[in-house]
Amino acid sequence: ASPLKERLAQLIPKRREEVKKFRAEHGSDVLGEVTLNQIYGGARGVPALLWEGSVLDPNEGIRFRNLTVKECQEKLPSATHGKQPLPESMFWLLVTGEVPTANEVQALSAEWAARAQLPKFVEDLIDNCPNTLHPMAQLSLAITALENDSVFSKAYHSGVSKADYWQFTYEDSMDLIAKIVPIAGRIYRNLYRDGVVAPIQPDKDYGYNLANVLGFSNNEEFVELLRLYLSIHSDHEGGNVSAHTGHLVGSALSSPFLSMAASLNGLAGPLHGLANQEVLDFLLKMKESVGDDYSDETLEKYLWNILDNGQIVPGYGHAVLRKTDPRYLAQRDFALEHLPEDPMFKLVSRLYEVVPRVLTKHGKTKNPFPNVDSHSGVLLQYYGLKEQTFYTVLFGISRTLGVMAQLIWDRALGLPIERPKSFSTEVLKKRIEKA
Ligand code: AMX
Repeated sequence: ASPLKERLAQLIPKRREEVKKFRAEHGSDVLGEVTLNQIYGGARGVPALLWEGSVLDPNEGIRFRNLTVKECQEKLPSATHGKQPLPESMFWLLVTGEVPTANEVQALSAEWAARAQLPKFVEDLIDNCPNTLHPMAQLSLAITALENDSVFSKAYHSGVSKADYWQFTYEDSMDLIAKIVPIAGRIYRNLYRDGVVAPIQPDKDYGYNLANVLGFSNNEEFVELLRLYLSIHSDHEGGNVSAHTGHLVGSALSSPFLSMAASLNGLAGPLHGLANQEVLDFLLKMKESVGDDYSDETLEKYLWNILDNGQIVPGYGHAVLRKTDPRYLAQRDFALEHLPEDPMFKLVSRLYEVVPRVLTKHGKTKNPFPNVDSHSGVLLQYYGLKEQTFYTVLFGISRTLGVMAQLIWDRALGLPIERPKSFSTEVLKKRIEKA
């Protein structure tokens, strides 16, 4: 039996009742209005989605089930000799809203390790990808292919009751979270190493096993970094492209595998999850150009060149955040503790002082401060994971935790197919004239 599934089975009936009552009492209450600019402007700020796992405050940053990043670091169980939250504990928190015990976390580690075996044809599929195919495209292909064993799809077609959909979503979600690790390992080892992937260790935690399939588990500091990384990238409320896409595709009752593959395809865009790859490209080019000269004058000149060319500064700005991302700060703290003298970290640190000033003067972006993607690359490259085209895959593994946690609730609450209303410019003009 799965302790998490048992806990969910207790929580779901209560939550269903709570939501039913809430809707019966307030179903017609108005939460906001929509302007024409929001329709043309990416629906920014339109209150339109349910997302239980986390809520984003523009100034404070993310809260996972009401806990800040710092509170998660303090309260969620960590590894025996570690201090970062275990991604297992973050998943438990996202799904249940509760801080798990060490035993509950251990049960999740064991369950994920036990489910990690890949179908042979999925291994062959990855092995047959040309090495020019971006790791995110390979990841998405492999996750789509896991559909072959979807218990949700089978249950749906065999006609199970809607009230039980969540159970099959749960089973697929757990398989997906487990199998994405050896999939990522295989992609990495095929593209950048000898193609040999270490087996999943049944008695080790998720972060360790990820480090192990990549070939880095002998460095405990790196394993801790991965645990932190996997925890803080997991969820960023529901409106961002990857979260919203997973939720949207799942609403058509596509399986968790098909929903997550779609989510990953969105994460692979340069304005979203690919930004971590773009940031390292940007830093390496900058380093090559400025050498050891990190003076204000040199850095500013370099940045203005980029902006004057009409390009963006990757890793800065955000659609919702208006202050420095606390996930950036958690990574900065990690760097200050473990690699304070690293020249690339020093460059990132200097940019933290210089970029906000330049972007503010440039006057376009609503948020001149760094986001999560601004920092992760330098940490990974310090420990030898230097292939930046792989970075978004790590983001994708983490984001799977948040998207799956919500998908389980989507089916538990019986949410319907998503279908917002759209208009053509002509119809909008007519409606505005009438108003
Ligand atoms: N550098 C230069 N210009 C920027 C900028 C940056 N880092 N961030 C925003 N701008 C520009 C926008 O391109 C836009 O210009 P336009 O009016 O000519 O179209 C203007 O400032 C206003 O944009 P905004 O309202 O502040 O941002 P947004 O909500 O439209 O977009 C985001 C948000 C993240 C896509 C944008 O800030 C950006 O492109 N940042 C760099 C890429 C990045 O770091 N993405 C990762 C975000 C986190 C994540 O999802 N993983």
